[in-house]
Amino acid sequence: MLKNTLYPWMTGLALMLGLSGTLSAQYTPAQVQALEQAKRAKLQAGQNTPKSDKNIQPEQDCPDAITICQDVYVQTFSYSGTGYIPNEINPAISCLDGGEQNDVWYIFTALNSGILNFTITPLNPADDYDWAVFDLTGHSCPEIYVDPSLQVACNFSAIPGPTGANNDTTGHAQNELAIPVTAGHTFVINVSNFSATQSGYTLDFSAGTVELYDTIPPVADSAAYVCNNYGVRIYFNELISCGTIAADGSDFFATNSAGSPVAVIGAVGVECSPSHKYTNYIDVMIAGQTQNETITVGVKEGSDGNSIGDKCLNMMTSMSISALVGPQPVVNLGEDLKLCPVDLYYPVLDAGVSDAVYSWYHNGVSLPDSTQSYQPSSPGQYSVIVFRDITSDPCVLSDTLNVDIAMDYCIDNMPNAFSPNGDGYNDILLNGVDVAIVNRWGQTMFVGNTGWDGTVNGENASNGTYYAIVKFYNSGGELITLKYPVTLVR
Ligand SMILES: [Ca+2]
Ligand SMILES: [Ca+2]
Ligand SMILES: [Ca+2]
Ligand SMILES: [Ca+2]
Repeated sequence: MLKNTLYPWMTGLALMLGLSGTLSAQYTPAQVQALEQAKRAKLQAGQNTPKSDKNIQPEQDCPDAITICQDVYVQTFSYSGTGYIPNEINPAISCLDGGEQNDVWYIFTALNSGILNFTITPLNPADDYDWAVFDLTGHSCPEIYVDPSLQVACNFSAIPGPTGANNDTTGHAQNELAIPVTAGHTFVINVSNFSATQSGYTLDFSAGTVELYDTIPPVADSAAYVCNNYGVRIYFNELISCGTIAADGSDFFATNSAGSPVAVIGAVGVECSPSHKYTNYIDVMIAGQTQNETITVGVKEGSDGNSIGDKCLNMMTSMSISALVGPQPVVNLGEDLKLCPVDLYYPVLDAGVSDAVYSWYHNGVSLPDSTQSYQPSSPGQYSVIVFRDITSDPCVLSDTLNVDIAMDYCIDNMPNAFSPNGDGYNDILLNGVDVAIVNRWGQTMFVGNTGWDGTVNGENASNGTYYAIVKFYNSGGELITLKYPVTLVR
């Protein structure tokens, strides 16, 4: 009932008093008392908060507060509901006795010490807005709920129309004194619409002396060679808006010491993520260099239609910053190895990058070796992870190679005949291979890896067909027995 009857009454009152949206109304104590009673009743009945949380916006939660970048905000459509985080303000320790009410958050860090002076003016003069200011310096948003010392000013007056921290306090309980703030301190302002209407408001900071935001584009402070995003890491004097960084690197161009262009192949806002909109530094990725090279990076309009901008989207128009970039380290174990089980020989694997810490793995199991090269002794998957501490972001490089053993890889090369006649040519069969030689009746002629010389117990074996039996483990760890015929001809 209150919801239905209060607005016409308030609107009538506003008309009777000749209110405009910009003037503070003067109410008699009795009128103020009536307004306060109505507000308390409404609060108790829970009638002011829309039941539906349609049109929830991220800025309705303190962690995603709107960064103040202008003196006047004209909001033609009021916020509804309390955002994704509904209970950020504790009625028990804040003057906002309803907690969050159809609210939105603003944030700023004072650039100088000065006076914060603001007024919220509802576009409908009958609307009752409330607000609170919290000093978040050295604190996080969730602490607002538990730490009453963070609230520096607050107003929950039921008097409709303009309200703020604006010194217009004489006879106006809806206003507070303007707020002195210290340079470098970060504040959040909660703007709450108790009336739950959709008419909008203006939020005007222009009467204050504190600088809430800057109008100066970012400046590159320093640059360094980085390894993982191979190229140049650029540090800025203020936070960069992640949304202004084109992933293709087109916001930047680079030259070497001879002034020749160096291809920029990407850019990464290192601290950017779905939950982080700003970063202090950007990795500008460049084409691989083969020697030490001084790379100078400049800024331009990228494929995203802008250059690089700060939190208030002040865009850079120029930059020239250099770093000495080393040759690009590349770890490459080479092509997969396909080895023949006969005359089996494992090549040494070489990580290809020196002065690093190496971790070798066989089929995902760590190996004890920690040198640049590794001598495999069985088939399977070999990996190396190279940790190289040459830049402020030690690079982690890796490569993997498969070692496979199969007859397919050597069938054409298998010796299937030999002539042990002492002429020095083809006198030994399968030297260096673990092999057993049997005759047609299965009698063993030879076992070993030094090769068969065609004798048995010092006697020449006769010409004819024998069988070589070679056993080996394939890549799957399976023991394979291969038996194939060989011919002895003297
Ligand atoms: Ca919220
Ligand atoms: Ca109010
Ligand atoms: Ca700036
Ligand atoms: Ca851009």
